[in-house]
Amino acid sequence: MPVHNADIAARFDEIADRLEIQGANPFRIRAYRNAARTLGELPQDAGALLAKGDDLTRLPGIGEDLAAKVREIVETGHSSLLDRLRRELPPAVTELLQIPGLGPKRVKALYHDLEVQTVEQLYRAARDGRIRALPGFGEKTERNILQAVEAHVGHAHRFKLAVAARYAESLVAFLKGVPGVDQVTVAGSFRRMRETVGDLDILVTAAPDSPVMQHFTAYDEVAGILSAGSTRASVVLKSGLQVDLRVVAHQAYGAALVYFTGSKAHNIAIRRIAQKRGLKVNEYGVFRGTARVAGEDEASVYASVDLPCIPPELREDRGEIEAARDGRLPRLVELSDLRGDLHAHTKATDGHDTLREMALAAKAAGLRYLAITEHSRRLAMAHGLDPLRLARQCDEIDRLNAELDGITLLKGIEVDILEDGSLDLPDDVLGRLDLVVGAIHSRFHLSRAKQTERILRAMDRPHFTLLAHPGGRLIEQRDPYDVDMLRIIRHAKARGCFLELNAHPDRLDLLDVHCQMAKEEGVQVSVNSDAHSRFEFSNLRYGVGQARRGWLEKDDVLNTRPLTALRRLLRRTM
Ligand code: DGT
Ligand code: CA
Ligand code: CA
Repeated sequence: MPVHNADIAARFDEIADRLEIQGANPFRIRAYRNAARTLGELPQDAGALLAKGDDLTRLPGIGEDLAAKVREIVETGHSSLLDRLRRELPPAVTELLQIPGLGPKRVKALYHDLEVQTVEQLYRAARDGRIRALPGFGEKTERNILQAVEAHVGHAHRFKLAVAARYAESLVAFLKGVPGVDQVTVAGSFRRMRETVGDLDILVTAAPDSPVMQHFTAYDEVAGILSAGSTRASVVLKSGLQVDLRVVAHQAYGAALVYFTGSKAHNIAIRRIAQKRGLKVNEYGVFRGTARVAGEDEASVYASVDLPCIPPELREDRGEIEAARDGRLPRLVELSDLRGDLHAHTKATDGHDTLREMALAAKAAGLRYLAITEHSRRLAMAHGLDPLRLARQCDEIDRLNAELDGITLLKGIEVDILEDGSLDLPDDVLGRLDLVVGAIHSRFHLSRAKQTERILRAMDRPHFTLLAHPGGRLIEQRDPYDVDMLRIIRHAKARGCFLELNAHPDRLDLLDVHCQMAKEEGVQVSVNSDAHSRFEFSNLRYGVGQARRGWLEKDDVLNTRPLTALRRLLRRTM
């Protein structure tokens, strides 16, 4: 492998960085920086010059010592000096120097006193308030570091909706307890039920003398205060989640709610309509000239531009404004519309609770039926069922159903779709079940053509009823597999199959845009918990949130059907 000048220059720069952190002689440091620049600007590779027998000391800023170091790197690919320096301080430390405001002296102190070696550790130290205690740092520096790190990382980490909800709920409860506080609403992407949120945007109305700001910034979970004024503040919680709080006037509450719920694209579209009518819409209200014409509640804001109130989940500027204008807004499905759940596991495979516990928990969650869909044998890691164990579970379900009241267990399986589109259990075994949920758990990286074909062939199997987590993504962990979703949806239509919207907070899969596609093609979607424990039926609300973002109405959702109607739909005629 030839060594390029840029590689040599990068090594010299790193040597300079490390010497600096160590507090070496400034002339020595500068020598390496200058040499790095000289090499970086050299039109010919140093290796080629050396091969020709050229003398590198003729180059500006390169003496005997540096020329020897260049030769070493060209010949061995290494610098023994750099190797030694790297042993003295961990490799990632130099990245810290790229954070604005952090020079070598501070990096050195952070490393020695707080064992900060990476940008992430720096972020945590700042967030936890450990940096302010270091000599020469202080609270203001710590805050600047936090902001600089956030800017450096660029896309600050996003939180899964369900995780953000935990922080949001306790914070809302806390704020509601503050004297003088009236309304508290979490707006932003959280209210739109996006699958992940960047930060929380909380709106509050309160009496003028309410100490809501002081209480907010003193909240137990606050790790750092980014800004704090009389009507707005931003903090970072210990979890790293940023929270923006606004105190707004009662008369502006609706306008603020529209504004801070967003999305930005939706807001811009609304403002454009208002402008055409000579109105101005902002977070303080709707104005004609200086006269306020609306803003107390959201409906008044939309009414001022002749629109019905648009549900937050639709506010993405994806056609909702046109639909509102034409009276075509969907009546979105609600959590209370769900009658059952078609995907759950028990202790028999990788779940945590018994059949009975799962049945009772589903009933307590307001459901009337629950399909037990264990993994099939191929998924050995999850103790997948073979035909014999499946038959035993079916007997047990029969016994329980005879005994239980108000909830019916359905017999199902989450059968593996093998690479060629065949299923992990024979047709005669599957034919005895109430439903067959098919899922991909292997070979995620097949080509688009092959992956799509695999799913289509699985749907061709006579007893296949429901495609589990159709995209296969894990939020912020694994990309969806490459498939032609429109073909899959159309094939499901042709075969009388259905698609799942898996409500697990790590999945939320079917995507919202594909829900919309399924609806347009006339394929019903089942919002399922994929519960592995009796506590996970509460995740259904995130699934319903996503279904709403996908414009689904009650009739578009398979498991809003009463059991008898559901059974008819599950019996395939094709
Ligand atoms: P996030 O936090 O990244 O998950 O997404 P959002 O939608 O919560 O965005 P965020 O927190 O930056 O701002 C909250 C809302 O405030 C956003 O949905 C719309 C509104 N907003 C923010 N910046 C602007 C802007 O420049 N123009 C308009 N019209 N609205 C904005
Ligand atoms: Ca936000
Ligand atoms: Ca925000």
